[in-house]
Amino acid sequence: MAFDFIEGFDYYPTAVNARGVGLESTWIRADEGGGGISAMANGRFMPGKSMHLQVAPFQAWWTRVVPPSLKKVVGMALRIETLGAMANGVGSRVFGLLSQFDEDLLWIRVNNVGELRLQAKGAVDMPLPPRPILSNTWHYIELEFDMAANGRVKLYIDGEEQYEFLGNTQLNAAARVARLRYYLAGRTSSYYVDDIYCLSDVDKALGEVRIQLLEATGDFSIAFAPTPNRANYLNISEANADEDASYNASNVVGATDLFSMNQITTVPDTIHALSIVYAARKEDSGTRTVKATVQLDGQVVDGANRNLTTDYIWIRDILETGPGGTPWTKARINAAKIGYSLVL
Ligand SMILES: [Ca+2]
Ligand SMILES: [Ca+2]
Repeated sequence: MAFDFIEGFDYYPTAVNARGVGLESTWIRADEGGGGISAMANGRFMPGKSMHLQVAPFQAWWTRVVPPSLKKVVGMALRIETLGAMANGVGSRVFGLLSQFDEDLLWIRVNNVGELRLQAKGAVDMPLPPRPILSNTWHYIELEFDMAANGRVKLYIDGEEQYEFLGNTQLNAAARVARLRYYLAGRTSSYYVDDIYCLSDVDKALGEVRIQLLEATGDFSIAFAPTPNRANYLNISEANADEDASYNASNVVGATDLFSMNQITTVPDTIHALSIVYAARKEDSGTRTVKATVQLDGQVVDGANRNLTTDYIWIRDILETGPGGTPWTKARINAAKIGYSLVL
C-alpha cells in the first residue's frame, strides 16, 4: 500500500491555504470567472473542518496532482446540499480522475434524484443500479480504478459494494491516473468534501476512513530554543502557522523536540497511517536538513530528510507503520511522542 495523500482539512485555517498556499502540491482551484468558490465549514465529525465548494456563477473545478499510476484507490466523504439543483438524467459531474495530460478518465455524476453514475473516458456511461444519494447527508464513496485493456472500476458507497465494471478502461497507452478533480456540479449545487484518501498501485479500498487532527499539548523532551521563551509546544501547536512570530530554533545537529499530543477520540481502532505536518525554514547559508520523528516504547521512526530554504516550507510525511514496522493502533498513537529533529 502506498498513500498518495490523506486529507481531513482540519489543519487549514482558511480555504486559501487548502487551495495551494500552505502545503506543497495541494488543491488547485480553477474557474472561468474568478472569485472565491470554496470555504472551510463544519467537518463530517466535530471538531474538525470540511471544504465547502460553493455555487459560483461560472464553471469551476478543484484539482489535486497525485503521483502518476495505472491503479488508484480513492475514498471521500461527500455531502451534496441540494440534490434538486443537480442536472436531470445522467446528472452533473462531481468528481473525476484525469491523466497527466488532463484527459478525462472517469467521472462520478449525480442526478437530481440522487442517482450516482460512472462515466469512463468522459463518454461511456456505466449505468449503476439506482442507489440514492440523500440531500445534505454525508456519504462515503470509494473507487478502485485499474486502467488497462483488462481493467476494472469498482464503486463502494457507505462501505457497500455497489458496482464493478470489468473491461477496457484504458484511454491510451501513455495515460496514467495523475489528477483528482472536483467539479462544481453544473454551477447549481454546492457540496462539502472531507476525509479524502488516495492510494497508488493497490487493488483494495480501505473502507470508510475518518481523519482526526492531533495537536501538541505538552513538551515531552526539548532541545530547540523557544521564541518567545515559553513552552515549546505552544510555539508549534497552532492551526495557522505564524512563521517568525513564534517558533523553536536550533543549530545543533541531532537536536530533537518531542511532544505529547491530544488523544484520538473519534477514530476507530484501525489506524491506516499517521500523517505529520509541519512548517520550517533555515536562517544560515549552509545546508540545513530536518526530519519528523516519532518515539514510542523506546523506538523511533522518522519521516524523510527535508532540505530547508530561507522561506518557510510546509512538509508532510505519511507513516504507514510505527516504530519497528509495527501497525498503528489507537493506543499506540495515543502513547507516541511526536516531533522533529535537526539532521544537518
Ligand atoms: Ca475534517
Ligand atoms: Ca508558531
